[in-house]
Amino acid sequence: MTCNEKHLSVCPLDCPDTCSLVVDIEEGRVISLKGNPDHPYTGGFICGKMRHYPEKIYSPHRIRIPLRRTGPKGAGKFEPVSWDSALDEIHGRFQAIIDKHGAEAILPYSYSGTMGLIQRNAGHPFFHKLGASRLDRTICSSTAETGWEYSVGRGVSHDPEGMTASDLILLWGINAASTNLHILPFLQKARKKGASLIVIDPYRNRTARQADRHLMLKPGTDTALALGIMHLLIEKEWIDKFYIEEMTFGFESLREKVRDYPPRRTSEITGLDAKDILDLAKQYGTAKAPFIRLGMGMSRQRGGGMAIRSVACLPALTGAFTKPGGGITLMTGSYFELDMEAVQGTALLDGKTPRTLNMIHLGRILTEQNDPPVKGLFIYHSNPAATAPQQGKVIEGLRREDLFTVVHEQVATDTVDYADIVLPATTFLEHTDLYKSYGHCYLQYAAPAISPVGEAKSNREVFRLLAERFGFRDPFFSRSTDEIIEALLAPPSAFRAGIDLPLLKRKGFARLNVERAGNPFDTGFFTPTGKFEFYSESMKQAGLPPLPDYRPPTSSTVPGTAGRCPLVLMTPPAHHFLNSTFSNLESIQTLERGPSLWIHPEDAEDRGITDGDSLGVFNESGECFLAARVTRETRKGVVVAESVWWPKSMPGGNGINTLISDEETDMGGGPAFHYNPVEVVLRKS
Ligand SMILES: Nc1nc2c(c(=O)[nH]1)N[C@H]1C(S)=C(S)[C@@H](COP(=O)(O)OP(=O)(O)OC[C@H]3O[C@@H](n4cnc5c(=O)[nH]c(N)nc54)[C@H](O)[C@@H]3O)O[C@H]1N2
Ligand SMILES: Nc1nc2c(c(=O)[nH]1)N[C@H]1C(S)=C(S)[C@@H](COP(=O)(O)OP(=O)(O)OC[C@H]3O[C@@H](n4cnc5c(=O)[nH]c(N)nc54)[C@H](O)[C@@H]3O)O[C@H]1N2
Ligand SMILES: [Mo]
Repeated sequence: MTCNEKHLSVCPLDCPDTCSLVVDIEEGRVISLKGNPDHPYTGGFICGKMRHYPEKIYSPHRIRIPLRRTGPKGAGKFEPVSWDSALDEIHGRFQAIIDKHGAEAILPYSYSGTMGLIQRNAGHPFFHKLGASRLDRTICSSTAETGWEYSVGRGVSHDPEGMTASDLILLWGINAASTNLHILPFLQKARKKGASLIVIDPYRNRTARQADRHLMLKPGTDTALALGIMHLLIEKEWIDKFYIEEMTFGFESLREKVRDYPPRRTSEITGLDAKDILDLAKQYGTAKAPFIRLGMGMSRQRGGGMAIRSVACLPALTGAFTKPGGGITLMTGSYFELDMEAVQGTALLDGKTPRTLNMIHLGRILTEQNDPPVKGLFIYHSNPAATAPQQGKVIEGLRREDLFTVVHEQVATDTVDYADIVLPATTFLEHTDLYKSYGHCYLQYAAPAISPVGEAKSNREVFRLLAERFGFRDPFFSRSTDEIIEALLAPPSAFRAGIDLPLLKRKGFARLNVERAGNPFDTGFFTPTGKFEFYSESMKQAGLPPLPDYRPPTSSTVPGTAGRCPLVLMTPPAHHFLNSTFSNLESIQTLERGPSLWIHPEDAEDRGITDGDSLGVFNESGECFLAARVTRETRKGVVVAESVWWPKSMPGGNGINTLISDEETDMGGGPAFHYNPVEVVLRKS
């Protein structure tokens, strides 16, 4: 794959675009990254974030050697140690914890640093073999996926590339111009042919500014909006009766349900004009091939699973599923049909049934869990001190003197500051991996482009060495990267037919056999009835309302404080950050212009706030400090802090997740990052 000084690679970040990259290398150093022009989805361009990646590789924050803590927890004071002594210490400390408290007293914590299948899952087999507590990885997509499954069934979505043939595109709860940049060229193609773009989002983000129409609904009210649209679709007969009859389940009970959502009531709930709701329903109901790109935004609300499920009902009423260019996309990951057991090794549990702990409760787990308490924590490719809810509790837990914490990282994050042992991690340009995508249909492979910086080792290598220390002799731990990839690719799959490792090594990527504007649900849905389920018996059994059902958003505010926290805080991704990745780079910080809070002029005036003022933002969980950005680009009553800044680069040292509740959403166990009551005050100088 290397030609002259150029090398093909793949962006490992947690983003639906999973770009194919061309890496420029000079004398073993990465000079620049560019989008691969030969990749149909990447289309030769990349985001501003990844253009800055070389700065991350060689950043002064980069961890180059293993470290052992010398100062108090949180101080980030360390001394260098050798890999051998770092690994020996981890082995010794973990073994002592296991002897005294049992293996469940050890908890792995990992999430988003890399999407590469080998590195991302590298810890699973080791912790399974150990019998450690298992981590329920709910922080991002599990609410949305659960909601989707109840309506549509486990698995696939329409290929978003198909949207070029659409005449109406709805970006619903997705800030694509920041979080899914590479669908924009497909969208533009459709718009050139006359398609309209509607964005449904509580604030005027970068995507909304480009839309033909922006519907600025109240956060957490999408289910009501979907019910209101369905009311109109059915009343005005903008529906496909034949499709409903053949392919859906529960239409009659849905018809009854939506009677309660005439435009006036829907308008009261959502804060949208009744006329706008009518226009939206008409546009959707009369379009030839309406396409909905669902984002994660609405799923980060308490009723988030229900919202995803309810919006997904629209194409089932109109039959848009079948119309080339129409349809709906949440995620494409299921097309790849890989054998995840090949990387996760659940067989190594070998009859053990360790407890499972929900990652969004990390703070509670570390400060309250007692049966047994967590005494050993291994954090890799994740930065929970910045990204997990209830930051105050997370930090309180990480400060515990009796907790032995290992952090495997590339850069000196806040989480690293609390480690007992820090291990230096390779970047994607320094290790091998296989990549699927959750936003497109290309399988990709990348070999290292440069040698590891300093003494950095990959996730896989670290867990291989630890397995060796613990005397785990299962062949699982000694397989080569190629053997693992072959095993991932082993299950026969029509989508993957013709794609093998030699091809991936030669070309870097291969498109799955997915018809671009095809309907993945031609032969049915992957639900218990095999139909699209307006009514879901599984939901009923799970104690959830079986029909789309709107509940006003609530919050975890302790009784009595609701009145004191009248504003709703949303914390969607910042354009130049990838969760907390990049937030430490100076050039990127300049582009993001400091942690700020978008606040409506009327809310600002009520509090004597003017643009640029320094603000205290607080609720019962704590306080953080942000600069006021007074703007009509957010609704009255809704404040927005684009995220995630590193806590240590925030004034006062508290990050935005100080204010975020760790209460679970309605399904899937996820957090509500975009609905937290706060009050805002001018900071005294
Ligand atoms: N630049 C950038 N790109 C990223 C990331 C990043 O941090 N920065 N993160 C990556 C990751 S891990 C993920 S999971 C994805 C997430 O990316 P998206 O799928 O876009 O999800 P969010 O950004 O959480 O929210 C999208 C939009 O939903 C809106 N929203 C909030 N509440 C509601 C609601 O109740 N209803 C509606 N209709 N909209 C609502 C938010 O205001 C936001 O504009 O992005 C990935 N890409
Ligand atoms: N307030 C608020 N909080 C949020 C969100 C939000 O919208 N609002 N979004 C949430 C979402 S959607 C997600 S997915 C989570 C993500 O939260 P995290 O999992 O914490 O993801 P990142 O912040 O990107 O941090 C990943 C870290 O992994 C490191 N890393 C990268 N590659 C490797 C590797 O190969 N090996 C090792 N050992 N380390 C590596 C990077 O240097 C980086 O510091 O954040 C969530 N937190
Ligand atoms: Mo995410």
